Amino acid sequence: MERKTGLILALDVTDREEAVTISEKVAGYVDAIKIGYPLVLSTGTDIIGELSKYAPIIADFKVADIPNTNRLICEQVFKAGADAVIVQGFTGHDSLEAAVKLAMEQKKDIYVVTEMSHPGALDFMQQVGEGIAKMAADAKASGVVAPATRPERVTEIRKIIGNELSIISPGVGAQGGTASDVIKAGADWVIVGRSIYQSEEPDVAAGKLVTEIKKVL
Ligand code: OMP
Repeated sequence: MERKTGLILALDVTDREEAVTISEKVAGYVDAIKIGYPLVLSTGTDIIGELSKYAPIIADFKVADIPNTNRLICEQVFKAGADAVIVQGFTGHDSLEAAVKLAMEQKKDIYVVTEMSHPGALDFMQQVGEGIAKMAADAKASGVVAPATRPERVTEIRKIIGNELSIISPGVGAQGGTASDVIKAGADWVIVGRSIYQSEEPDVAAGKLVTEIKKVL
């Protein structure tokens, strides 16, 4: 993924028309649109191809299965037109490697969740986040998903993965994180959902975030 704005829209709406309208409006401000279960379950997988007219699509299915099933899922998602898939890392190296191998063959990207952005991630995930980051680097994934709600953890994860992998970071706005703080901490992109798609003027909200990101890039 090429970084022009540093912003990824998380489009968690469930109405097809709304999804298309917002994508049209914000296309000039985002480097990718992330869609997942809410939109795909309500509209069908062909929404992936439809929205890919506006920006590269990151399919957030947080894939977490055995290697063969991970491969089968990613195959379908890439076939539907996605440029990248988000997978969970806690399933271990072989599950991740199956997804990365397929993505490499198809010149697509895999992003691996290290530790999540919500408070409950402290129950179990944080303890294994650094190990997952190391595994993502060893597997040559394209990048990791790390929490904008904890910029200090993004800095730690950056130290582990080096500069070969990208960090895409959700948790800005509705979850309390700040775009400039997490970019300064080492993220390459921020992922923003509600603060954009629930705004009266999604394009204005996205534009403001891009201005904030560009100041610290
Ligand atoms: P907002 O909180 O509305 O900005 O949306 C954040 C988006 O990022 C949602 O689509 C979440 O599912 C996703 N996300 C997180 O919020 N936290 C994580 O740790 C990981 C993800 C993700 O994998 O994208």
